[in-house]
Amino acid sequence: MALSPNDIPKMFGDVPPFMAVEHQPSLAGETADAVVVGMPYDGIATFRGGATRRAPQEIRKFSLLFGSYHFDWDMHALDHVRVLDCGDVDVVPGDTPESYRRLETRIGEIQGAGARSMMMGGDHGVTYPAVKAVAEHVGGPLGFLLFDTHLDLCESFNEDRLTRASPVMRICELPQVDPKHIAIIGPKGPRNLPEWTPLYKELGITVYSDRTVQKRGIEAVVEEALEIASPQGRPPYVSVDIDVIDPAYAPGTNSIEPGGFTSREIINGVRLACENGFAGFDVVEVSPDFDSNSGTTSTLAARLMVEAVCCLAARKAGCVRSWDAT
Ligand SMILES: [Mn+2]
Repeated sequence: MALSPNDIPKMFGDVPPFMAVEHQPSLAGETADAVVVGMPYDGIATFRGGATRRAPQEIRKFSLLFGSYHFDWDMHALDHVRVLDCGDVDVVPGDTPESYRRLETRIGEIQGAGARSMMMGGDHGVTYPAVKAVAEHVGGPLGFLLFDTHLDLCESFNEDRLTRASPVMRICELPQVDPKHIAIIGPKGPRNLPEWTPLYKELGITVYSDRTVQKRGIEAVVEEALEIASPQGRPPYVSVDIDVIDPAYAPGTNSIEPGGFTSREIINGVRLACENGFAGFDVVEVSPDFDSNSGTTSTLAARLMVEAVCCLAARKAGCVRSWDAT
């Protein structure tokens, strides 16, 4: 008997779990250190399109390259932390507010399990509802540490206030997030809007340009940014827009921008950004349709997720920065 379309596995819901950890769609009664969630949603693409909605399934696929033992850390990461994959948010294509509402509900469930959310976008718009849900759970001041080529400070785009060009502006409006505890690492180039430069200064956001990273090195910059984004010593929400990395290393994204970080720099950057833990973590803007045939960008995104897991594990295992000794 043929399956009806309602019975076949969902393209954006039923996929191999990240790193083959336990797939646990229902988080009721569960406790975990981190829960991976896919947010296969993209709204308007302001340049060349490209389906970031396919990113979660591709990142999961390439995450299967990676095992629990990590040479750099000399640690079996999954021996120290319980990580679940709750699958993808059941998004409503074309309905941004409803899709974001569903994501917020999911992040709330993850927080209810005592876990940190580790989200695979989706375009960068999805970071706003994720940070909002985390901030509401945390209650107190929350910092935000972002790796991005762009400042993403649009008030709106075509009257839409929830686009991929606006997440930082929306996050600045959250009552729990003081822009003075927002640090953005990596902005560069001629695709940032002129009004964003005076605006970030007026808001009190700290920006470390790509040039600053070149001069000072990624490690010194992230260490300083982490202090800014850690009010009262609380770990920040950490977001990685994959377009901060040079397209030579990460071609699979919409707004490619020549120049930028190497894979090694962003790996070290994420390790340092997450070394005190994190309130939430995401990797966004991966667009598998523009990736190389080898899955370079999706693999790097998966690797950054693994590094964030290792940061949580290393704190429990007592080997923070063991990667610096190998
Ligand atoms: Mn960007």
